[in-house]
Amino acid sequence: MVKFEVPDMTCGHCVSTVEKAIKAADPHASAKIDLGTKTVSVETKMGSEVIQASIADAGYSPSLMK
Ligand SMILES: [Cu+2]
Repeated sequence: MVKFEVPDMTCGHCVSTVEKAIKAADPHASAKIDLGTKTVSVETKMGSEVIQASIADAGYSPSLMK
C-alpha cells in the first residue's frame, strides 16, 4: 500500500478527481481517501511514483508518506 498526503484536497469534488486520477493510473487500484487528514491510501501493484504523477497531473500536490 502507498500513502500520500494531499494538502490541497479540500472537498468532495477533489476527492472524486483524485480518485479518477488513481483509477486512470491503475484501473485495479483501490483507494481510500480521508478528507479530514488529507491522506490517500492506495492499494496498487504500480509504483508509488506512477500514482503520484497521475494525482499531480490532476492538479494536486501529493507527497509520499512513509
Ligand atoms: Cu475540492
